[in-house]
Amino acid sequence: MQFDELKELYDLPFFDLIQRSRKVHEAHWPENEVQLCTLLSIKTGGCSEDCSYCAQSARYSTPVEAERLMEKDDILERAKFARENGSTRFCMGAAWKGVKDGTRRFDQVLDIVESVAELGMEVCTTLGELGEVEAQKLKEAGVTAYNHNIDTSPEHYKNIVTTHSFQDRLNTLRHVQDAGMSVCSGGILGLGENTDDRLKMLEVLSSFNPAPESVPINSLVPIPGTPMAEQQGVDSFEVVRMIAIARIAIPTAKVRLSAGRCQMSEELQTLCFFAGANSIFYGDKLLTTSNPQSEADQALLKKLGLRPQQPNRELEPPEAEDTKPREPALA
Ligand code: SAM
Ligand code: DTB
Ligand code: SF4
Repeated sequence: MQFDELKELYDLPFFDLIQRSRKVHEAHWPENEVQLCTLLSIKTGGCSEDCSYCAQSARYSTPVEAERLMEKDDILERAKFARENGSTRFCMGAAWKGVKDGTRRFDQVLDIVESVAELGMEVCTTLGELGEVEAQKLKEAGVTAYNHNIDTSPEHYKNIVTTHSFQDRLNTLRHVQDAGMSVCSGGILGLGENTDDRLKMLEVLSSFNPAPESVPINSLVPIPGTPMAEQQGVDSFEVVRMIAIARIAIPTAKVRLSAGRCQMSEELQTLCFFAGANSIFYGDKLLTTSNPQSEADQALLKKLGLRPQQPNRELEPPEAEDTKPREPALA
């Protein structure tokens, strides 16, 4: 959708907007289901990049200590636990600028992915930048989806990260799609952006061809020691509006209510589910920060009559549309 159309949606009275998004949601996702995804940081901290929100950048003095890549057996144990707990997607994150074919590190990751893929969950990784070859090898090893967020508008991106560009992010996403993996890409609310930046981010995400399979909407978790430590929290109704607009703009995507749920009431999360969110990170830890307890999430879903979504290991990535350009529209 174009920026002007998104702006028109944003300007609607709140109830009109969420009624519209609810209709789109019911048409595409009639099952009252929420996907449960578990995250594991397999390589924490010490990252060379300067993303100003991140606990894992080596540039800032944060509460996170750098660690080595986890052992495969420990990762498998965590993946099995996630599956037993009802997760259908296991997402492994690494605090790297990216991965390079031919390195020991990349071989280790491929070996880990092959073993995790045998457990029957959707396998997602988020390892930073990828070239064509790396993307192809991850796909062959069994990765079903690759997370790489655009995080904010093209214009605001340089204010939050200087060690790589918005275009670098798009290039990686192109390699992911060309290799036949699903794209998981979204952003963060609360990085000092304005409403236009948020809508421009959704404009870029909705212009991907094929559409992203999932769109995480994170609310900033302020990390002491980072340049974003003192950012004001995002207004609750703005979060709901962004979820609703994401749902309308990318009807086939799972819209994931991601980081920041610990700061949200059950009622606010419920409004987000009503407006179009149908996926959450599940388990008491995100990468380095906390997430609601699984028992609390189970209880909330039960109260709302929402069921965990069934696994879909055969997940084929969404197909490209012939009538739409392959490259995202950049202003
Ligand atoms: N290094 C990889 C990358 O940058 O894509 C993967 C890990 S990175 C931590 C994954 C995503 O987590 C970021 O793109 C950002 O959207 C989100 N994230 C990181 N720190 C966050 C924070 N403090 N609050 C909210 N979201 C955050
Ligand atoms: C995404 O959009 N959010 C997740 C996942 N993709 C990798 C990460 C959230 C991280 C929150 C901060 C932390 O725990 O360090
Ligand atoms: Fe954090 Fe990823 Fe940026 Fe590294 S590249 S600082 S892990 S968000």
